Amino acid sequence: MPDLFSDLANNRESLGPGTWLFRGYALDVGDQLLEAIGRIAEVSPFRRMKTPGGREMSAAMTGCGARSWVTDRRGYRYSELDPETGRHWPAMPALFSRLAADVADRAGYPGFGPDVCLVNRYQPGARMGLHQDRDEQDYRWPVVSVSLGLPATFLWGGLRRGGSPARLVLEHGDVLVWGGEDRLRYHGIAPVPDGRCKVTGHVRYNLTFRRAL
Ligand code: MD6
Ligand code: FE
Repeated sequence: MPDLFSDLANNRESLGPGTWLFRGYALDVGDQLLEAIGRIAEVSPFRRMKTPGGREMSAAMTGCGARSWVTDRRGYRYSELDPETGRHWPAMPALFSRLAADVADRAGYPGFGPDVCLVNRYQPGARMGLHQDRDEQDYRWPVVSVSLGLPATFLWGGLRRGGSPARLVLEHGDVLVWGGEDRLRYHGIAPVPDGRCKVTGHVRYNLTFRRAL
């Protein structure tokens, strides 16, 4: 376990100086979030993107908002257009931006107005290697991450590559907010074990909200 302490009054657990885990925070809107993901994917379908090195990522992605994160042979970046459709990404649902702003506020980041929601879909065996989120312009804004569906082990490293990361299981409805001193910590997702979730079946989704510009 990481340096976890519970702030019971605020229903949150600390994972570092700038990071809070809100267990079950999105539970009561889980179904609405999943329906919205379905509508987003009708416009901008899930696809497995290629890293600059040419490897296909195991998690499938889509996104919504004014821009979303893409990767291809040219590198990582934010794009206003979905390269798959040539059109704008679907608009960010009001429920998404409200949820992200509310929880960011509770974590001590008032005024968060995300312009990106990256949607990741993990089937059993899919993973996300250790990485930093560093394609955004202003690291004063936090990242808000919402987990839905199958549980997965979150890998929580330090500010530098190397060392063995802490591990914690993120479950359906859990929300993680990180920023400040922790904004550039390495993190990833261990291969998602197979399981059966009542609402998503054999799938984990993750929403990450950022302010890219
Ligand atoms: C995931 N999450 O949970 C991958 N990045 O599927 C991330 O890469 C991530 O959860 C920045 C902040 C929170 C995250
Ligand atoms: Fe990330």
